[in-house]
Amino acid sequence: MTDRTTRSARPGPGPVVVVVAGALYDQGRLLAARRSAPAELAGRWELPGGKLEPGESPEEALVRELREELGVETEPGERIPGEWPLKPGYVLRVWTARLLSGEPRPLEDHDQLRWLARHELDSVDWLDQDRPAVAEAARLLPAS
Ligand code: 9L3
Ligand code: MG
Repeated sequence: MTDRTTRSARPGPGPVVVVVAGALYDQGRLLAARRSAPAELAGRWELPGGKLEPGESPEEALVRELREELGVETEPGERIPGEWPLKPGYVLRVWTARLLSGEPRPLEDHDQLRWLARHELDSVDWLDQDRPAVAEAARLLPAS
């Protein structure tokens, strides 16, 4: 465990690690990614993304993470209102993102991707921590 994680895991105010995730939309569907690691999260679905690195803005981190994990170039849009707790000391924040180029592929940390229309959102087993974020992201999808 890194110092940063240990520090953040202490109760009370202190630095929190921000995890950014992308709500990628295409043709009225939202991209869901199935995690392949770590073991305790493998098989569960999430909005793709990851931890901010030092000196990065959330938008920069999002663009980097989506490039690394999915092999696509994206443009961040609006922040989806809300902030959701992950493990102690970590919070999840979500931005919408627009595909600029490439077709998402599960290059890193995922083994499957699916584009889901609104009526299909319950068809995958989302990480508990992503469910409220997905509910917010779903509001931007057309009725289906
Ligand atoms: N996490 C949860 N939901 C998400 C993302 C992108 C990440 N949508 C959790 C899983 C890990 C931590 O945040 O515990 C760091 O994520 P990553 O860097 O392993 O993707
Ligand atoms: Mg990740």
